Amino acid sequence: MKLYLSPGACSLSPHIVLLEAGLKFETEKVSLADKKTESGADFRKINPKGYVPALQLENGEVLTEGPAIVQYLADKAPEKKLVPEPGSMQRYRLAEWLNFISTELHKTFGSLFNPQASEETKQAARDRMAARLDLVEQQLQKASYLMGEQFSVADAYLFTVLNWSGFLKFPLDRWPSVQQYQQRVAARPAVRAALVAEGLIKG
Ligand SMILES: N[C@@H](CCC(=O)N[C@@H](CS)C(=O)NCC(=O)O)C(=O)O
Repeated sequence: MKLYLSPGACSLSPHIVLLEAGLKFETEKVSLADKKTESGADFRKINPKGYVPALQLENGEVLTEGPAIVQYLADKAPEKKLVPEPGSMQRYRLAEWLNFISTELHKTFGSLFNPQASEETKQAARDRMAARLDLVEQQLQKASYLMGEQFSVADAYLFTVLNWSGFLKFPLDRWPSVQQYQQRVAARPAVRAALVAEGLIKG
């Protein structure tokens, strides 16, 4: 399998999951500005959507959309319990979190990277993010991870989005349980390995 990624982008989430799951994989960087891969290929030919993450499977098929990719990977290593069993109520709870992270956190926070966005638009995004983080804080006051005491793919995704807070100058001090969670997840060996591999921290 090959994961197409851009260091620090939302592709960090499946990168973490690949390492947590102990699967064999390779990675290739994509320049999001010119849609070229590290080896010079036209990324749009690999993923016509033009964005990361994209996962190329052994049979050549390409799977896109972070929440789909992380569930696919976790289902390949069921013994790691990175997702609840298919068909269980907990699996739908996981889908609930993945969708919340994708639509309420990732896209809201991601809009702050847009250099064309006005200050008014950015402030509205910050306010929305703060309201959504209040909900995450409530959950993390009750448990170590989003799904309870078991780390799941939703945590890989949430951690990835929270990791943008430094760059976006959006301090998390108002959410102490979220801050502690960020440190807890960052200390996991697979998460550290992904951060080192993407050049985000020193090895
Ligand atoms: N719906 C996609 C969104 C992925 C996405 O937002 N990727 C960003 C990086 S975090 C990207 O590649 N942006 C470049 C672009 O859209 O051209 C998913 O959930 O996987």
